[in-house]
Amino acid sequence: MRIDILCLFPDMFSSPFEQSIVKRAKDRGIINIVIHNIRDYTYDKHRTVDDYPCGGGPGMVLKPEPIFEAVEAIKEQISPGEIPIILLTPQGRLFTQQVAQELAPCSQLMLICGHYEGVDERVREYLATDEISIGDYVLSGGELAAMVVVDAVVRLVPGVLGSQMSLNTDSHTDGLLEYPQYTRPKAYRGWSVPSVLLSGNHGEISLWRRREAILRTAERRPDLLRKAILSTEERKWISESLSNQR
Ligand code: 6GU
Repeated sequence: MRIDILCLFPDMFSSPFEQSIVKRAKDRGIINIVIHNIRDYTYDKHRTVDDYPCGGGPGMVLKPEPIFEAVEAIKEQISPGEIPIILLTPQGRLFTQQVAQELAPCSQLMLICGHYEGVDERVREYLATDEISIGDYVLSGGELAAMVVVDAVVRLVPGVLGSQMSLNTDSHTDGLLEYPQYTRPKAYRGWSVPSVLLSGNHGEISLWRRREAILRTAERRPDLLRKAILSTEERKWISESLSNQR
């Protein structure tokens, strides 16, 4: 997968992409991340990327020309065909595990980081194919959002994680939060690991984990539980468990 990121602050990306899973995926040649400075696609002496909003008002707006030129220049370097051109903006669709799963099979992605008061509307309308927000809060720029998207997508690319197994039990993969995890020691400061996890009974362990995931989701994220796929027995079990607690 090749990921091109267009932004105003390329240095922000150096550390996050040089650690952990993303670094390993780069080193193994599974992903190639190319950072571009939008300012390199300006032609005036001051390398101007923004201008006053037409119609007046506060703040500045990113000009369309450098962004269009950057995207077009990058497209010349990569294999032809439709690729997602994603504008990172608080106005985009919400980024979720489902969106990460949707982007993971793509061979190429282009991410455009917005800034200031916004981006000229013509970028959304005639250049971007998608708009993504990472949550309902405002960041000063799209760079951090791009890092979040890249991290979540890259770990889903086949071959990036050691075992694909661990993906299936991740929080959110099946619409539930993950079950509680423990490692040794069996007792720490008097707090014991649940005995079922030490029983060696894999059927019992699976059942316990599934129920803990459902219970945890019900307690913390009832909004997710309503959408999750549960069996009739599980729905019955969780509604009984919740009513017994009260
Ligand atoms: Cl993608 N950009 C900015 N500037 N703020 C955000 C965001 C993106 N997602 C949530 N807040």
